[in-house]
Amino acid sequence: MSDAGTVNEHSNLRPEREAYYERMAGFDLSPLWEVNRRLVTPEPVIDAVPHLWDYDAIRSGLLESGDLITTKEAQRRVLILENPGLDNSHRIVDSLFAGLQLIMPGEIAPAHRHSPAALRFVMEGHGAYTAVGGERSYMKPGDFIITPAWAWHDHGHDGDGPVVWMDGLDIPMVALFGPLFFEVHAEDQAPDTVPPGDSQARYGANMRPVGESWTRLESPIFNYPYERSREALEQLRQGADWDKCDGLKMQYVDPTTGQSAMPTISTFLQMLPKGFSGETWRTTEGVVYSVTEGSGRVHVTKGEETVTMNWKEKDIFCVPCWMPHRLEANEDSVLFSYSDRVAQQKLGIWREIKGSA
Ligand code: GTQ
Repeated sequence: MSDAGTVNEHSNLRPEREAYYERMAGFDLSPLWEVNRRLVTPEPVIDAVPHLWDYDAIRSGLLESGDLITTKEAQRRVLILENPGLDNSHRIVDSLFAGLQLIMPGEIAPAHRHSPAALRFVMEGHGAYTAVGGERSYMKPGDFIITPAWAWHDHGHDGDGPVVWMDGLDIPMVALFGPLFFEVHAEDQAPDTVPPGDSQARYGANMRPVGESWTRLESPIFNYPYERSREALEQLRQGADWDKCDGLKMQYVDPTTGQSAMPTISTFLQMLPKGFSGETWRTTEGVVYSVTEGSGRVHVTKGEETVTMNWKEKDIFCVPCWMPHRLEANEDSVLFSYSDRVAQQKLGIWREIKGSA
């Protein structure tokens, strides 16, 4: 109980206090004054480390899983990205899960639903679809797709060759609060109730149906095609009002609110021009980056140590809470990222410092 640096350390009442603590422990009580500085630290104390997964190095291992287990057996054929500082707790940063999911031609990842929400960011391949809430959406590299909390979803593949996407889920957040629920659908595929493209037509054309209201917490658009997001970045670069830390960074939004497309996870797409050398940014959100185009470096400082990670197309890297980092690009580059920013903002705990403050 009496750790170095606690108020108890130098007291001549120490034996009495220790005896008291022991008695109180018998009532499941403990003295705040002994643990305060570890409980509420002056600055974040983070076990997660900055880390990069080299896609070229892990791709063949991921494809190997296709010969070892079917989607039917696995439900989801996913390799989890484990943060090396978080003891195999299935987290890439404190509050977020990341995985790489593989689906082969003709396979179906059977329908289920769960209370955690998911995002997909397509890494490679064509012809796979995800069906969300009765609507199929075909996935292309760079597409960002939402699976809302508790929505039925299954994945399938009508094309050729492997399809891989990155899964981002808020499982650790939901687990912290407790309400993890999971249910398997009676059928492999939930019924198609709306034609593909329905949600895009309703809410993705800068219009909305008259007389229809949207009250759910996530965006009614569940597929944000890369083609359109990329085009927006290309157009905006003409204006060249680059942010000194982020380059040109856009957030995916729910068109009915202008707020984060998902209620618990913020999602972004950013462009860094060739030769970009960003200023340092530090934020309380844990961030997962997926490199869509280009190559470059990120320098991340954890405590006394700064690590440099070289990234290229399809690599995934994470920057945990409050670690100063800066981005550099060798060539025109595009990064997708997701973080717990929106959740922290809703709780009133999000902060950032941009530039060398
Ligand atoms: O595709 O439904 O990476 O349920 C982890 C849990 C993916 C999915 C994951 C899941 C899914």
